[in-house]
Amino acid sequence: MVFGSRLSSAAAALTLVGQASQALGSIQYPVAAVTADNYGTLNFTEIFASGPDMSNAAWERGSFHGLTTFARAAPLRCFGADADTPYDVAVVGAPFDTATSYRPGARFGPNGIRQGSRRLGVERINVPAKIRISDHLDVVDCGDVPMVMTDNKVALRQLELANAALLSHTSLRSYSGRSIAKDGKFHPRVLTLGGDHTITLPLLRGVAGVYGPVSVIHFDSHLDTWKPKQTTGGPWLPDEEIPVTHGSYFWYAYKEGLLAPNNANIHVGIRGAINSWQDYDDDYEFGWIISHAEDVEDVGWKGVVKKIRDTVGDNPVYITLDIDVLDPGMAPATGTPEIGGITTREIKKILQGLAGLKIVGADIVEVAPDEITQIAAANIGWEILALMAKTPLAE
Ligand SMILES: [Mn+2]
Repeated sequence: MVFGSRLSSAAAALTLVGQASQALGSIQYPVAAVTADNYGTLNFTEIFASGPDMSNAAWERGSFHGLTTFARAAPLRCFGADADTPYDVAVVGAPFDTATSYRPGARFGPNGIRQGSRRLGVERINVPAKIRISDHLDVVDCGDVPMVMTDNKVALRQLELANAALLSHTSLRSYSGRSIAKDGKFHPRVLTLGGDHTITLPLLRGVAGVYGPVSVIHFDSHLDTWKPKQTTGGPWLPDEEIPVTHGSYFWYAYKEGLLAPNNANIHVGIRGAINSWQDYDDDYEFGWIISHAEDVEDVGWKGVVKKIRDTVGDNPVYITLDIDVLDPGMAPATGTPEIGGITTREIKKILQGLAGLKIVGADIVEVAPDEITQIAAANIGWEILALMAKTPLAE
C-alpha cells in the first residue's frame, strides 16, 4: 500500500512539472541580449532594462548566485590584465598546506572562506562596529596565488612575489597627513586567506619591506616561535636551512628582523601544550608577550584588548589569525585543534576593540574548511576589513 501511494504522488508530481514546462514555454526570452563581460559574468542588463537591477554589479553581489568573491568584493585580475587598476585592499588566497604538522586541508581554505562570506558584503553595515567598509575602502578579490604542492620553498617564494607585487602599488585612496610607509606613499593593504600558518613568513617580509619591522598581533592557540627542529642523526644542517613549518615561521621572522623590537608583539589565545618551559623563555627572547585563552575569562575581552594595545602602541600592526584560536566547537575544521578556545562572540569584541591601530595587513589561516569553520573565518575577515576601514595609515 505504501509503495502504491508513493507511485501515485510521483505521478502527480510529473503532471505538475509538465504544466510548469508548458507555462515556461510561453515566455519569450530575448536571448540575444545576454552578453558576458571580461570576467565571464553574464550581463542581463538589456533583458531587465525596465525591471529589477540585474546589471553586472548586482549580479556579482548575489548571496547565492554569481561569482563567489570574498564578501562580494569586486573580482580583479590583479596579476594580469587589471594590474594597473588601483584599489585600497586586495583579498587574495594562498592555497598551501604542505608545511602543516598534523591535519592538512588548508589548501581549500581560500575558497571555503569565500563560500562562508556569501551573506556578508563589503557594502553591508557592520552594526556593532557602526561602519560600512565600502564607504572607506575599495576592496577587490584577486583570486588565489598559484602555489606548487611539490616544493615548499618554491611555493612560499611564489606567494612572496605575488604579495610584494600587490603591496608595491599606490592605493586608490590616500589619507591626510604623512604616510607611515618608508617611501612616503600610500600603499594598498592585503588580506590573505590561507593556507597553513607558514604563509605568514613571506607575508611579513612584504609588509616589513614597505613599513619596516611591524608589531604582530597573533591570534592562535600555539606560540609558533619554535626553533627549527634538527632531524635525529647527522649531518646537522644550519638552522636557517631547516625547512620552515607552520610552527616555526616566527623564529625565522625574528631572525630576519621583521618583528618590531622590545617585545612589541603579542600572542592572544595561547593554550597549547609545550615540551619545555624553555619554549616560553625562547618566545620572550624572540620578542613576544603572551595572553592566554584563559585571560578572556579572568580579565574579560576589555582586559585582553588593553594588553594588546599596550603591547603594540602606535607601531604599524600586522594581524595574523589562526582559526584554532577559536574553540573547536565553533571552528572544528583546522590543522591542530585545542579545546578551551575563544568564542566567535569574544573574538568579534576583541577585534572591534582594536579600532584605530595602524593595521597594515592581515591573514586568516589554518582553515581546512567545513561550513561552521568557514563561516567563522569569513566573519573574522569581515571584522578585520572593518578595522582597516577605521585605520588611516598616516602619522
Ligand atoms: Mn598557528
